[in-house]
Amino acid sequence: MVVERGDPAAVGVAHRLTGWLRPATGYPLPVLASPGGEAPAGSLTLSLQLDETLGEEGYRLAVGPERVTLSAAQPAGLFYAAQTLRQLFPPAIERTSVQPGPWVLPVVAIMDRPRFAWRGFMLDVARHFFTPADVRRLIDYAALYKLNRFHLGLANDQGWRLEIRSWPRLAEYGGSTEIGGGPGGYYTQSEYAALAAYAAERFITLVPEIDAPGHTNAALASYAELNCSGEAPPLYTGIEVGFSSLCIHKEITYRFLSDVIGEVAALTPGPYIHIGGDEAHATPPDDYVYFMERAGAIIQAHGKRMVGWEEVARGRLEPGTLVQQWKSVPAGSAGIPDLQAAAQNARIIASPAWRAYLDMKYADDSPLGLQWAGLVEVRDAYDWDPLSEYPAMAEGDLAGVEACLWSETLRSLADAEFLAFPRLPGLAEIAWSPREGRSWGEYRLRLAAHAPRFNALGINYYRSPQVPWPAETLL
Ligand code: TNX
Repeated sequence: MVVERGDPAAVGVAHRLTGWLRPATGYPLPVLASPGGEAPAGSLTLSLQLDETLGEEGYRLAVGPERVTLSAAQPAGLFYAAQTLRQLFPPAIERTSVQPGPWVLPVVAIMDRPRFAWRGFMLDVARHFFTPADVRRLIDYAALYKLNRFHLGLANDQGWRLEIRSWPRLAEYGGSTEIGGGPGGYYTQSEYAALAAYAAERFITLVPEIDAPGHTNAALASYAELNCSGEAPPLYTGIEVGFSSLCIHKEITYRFLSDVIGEVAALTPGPYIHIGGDEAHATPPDDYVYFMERAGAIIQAHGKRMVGWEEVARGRLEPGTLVQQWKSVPAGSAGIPDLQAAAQNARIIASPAWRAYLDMKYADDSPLGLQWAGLVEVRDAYDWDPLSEYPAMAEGDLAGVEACLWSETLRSLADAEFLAFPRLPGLAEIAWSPREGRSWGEYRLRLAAHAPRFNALGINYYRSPQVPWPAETLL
């Protein structure tokens, strides 16, 4: 493997690629810096070059009889070229022990670049805790499908999952349980920073969410002074929503928020902090707007951009805020939040629950998942376009698409895999590929052909009856 001019970021991608190819091939695959000129026959070359048609994330991949060449204008593009190359090898490439091969690639010339800049996956670690190893695995899956945002729901009614040094009881006490009463858990600051770095090495921006002013029971239980009554409620291990609220007219609420946001901002390399803002049914409407405007200013003062669930558009938004749509149905109903957001020039992240919520059941008899937004079969998750879902919006109003995995019913990584697969690859394709040329009839065949890869990766996936899975993958 040869890296032209030895650019350090490109060398990093080359090491990642060799890490994927070595276990199954058993090849040593040394990474060498080339002095320039044409690479020797039989080599695989990564090269960064000026090419304005490729943008920040586009790439070219050429497989010829003599050599393989990956090129891009930026390191992220090289990383996506490497992910595509990985998928061109036979599925056994994903196994963790040496396989017989042969390691044949099709001859191709690919030029590829994404439609949307925001291609997200959300994991709720508050309802059920996921260990750093679980999260790394899910980051790997997101990277495999060229997603570039990993949104981590760190604080909710049932748990607070990040160490905050200025308010230590949040994690120590507020993180001590989860839905069903299990032991919960939290990330130390160094574990969290390591997750952010792990994501960044895969060109994924970690987006932390601290949900407020509702969904805050874990914080309210940890510090009595955050409650209007001055009394702390007990920890909560059920699945209801909409019953908790920070105390909007106590000044300590904003000291708390600023301390928390300050620590999270310092630990987070990416530019975004998600403030939640959903389902604040226990906060009076005027108080909600007052709170959100202060929260927006606090996030901005700590140098970050606010992201919020669509409800945040009820108040005035700082420029650059991103609004994540999840429940509003378009159809021009008066005052729908996506239009309010658009009016404020906020860009939208599309996560319509009836399409993009990975925690919805596939079918009535699905063993995991919820059903409040309906059943979401594999076709429902794939066969739509973000713009036709929101006729009032133009392409430029949309930042992108995010698939959300809430964890009320999830107790393990295998459970998370079952709900994410095979819907996640379809949502990732919607975020990356142009609308033209996509069709369910063709996609279901490609998805079926992908099953041996899920098997080789050890992914626990739903064998949807809508997909013609190869017989050997059903054993
Ligand atoms: C609604 S989606 C919620 C979450 C739940 C989810 C379950 C959103 C912004 N709020 O609190 O976990 O439904 O599907």
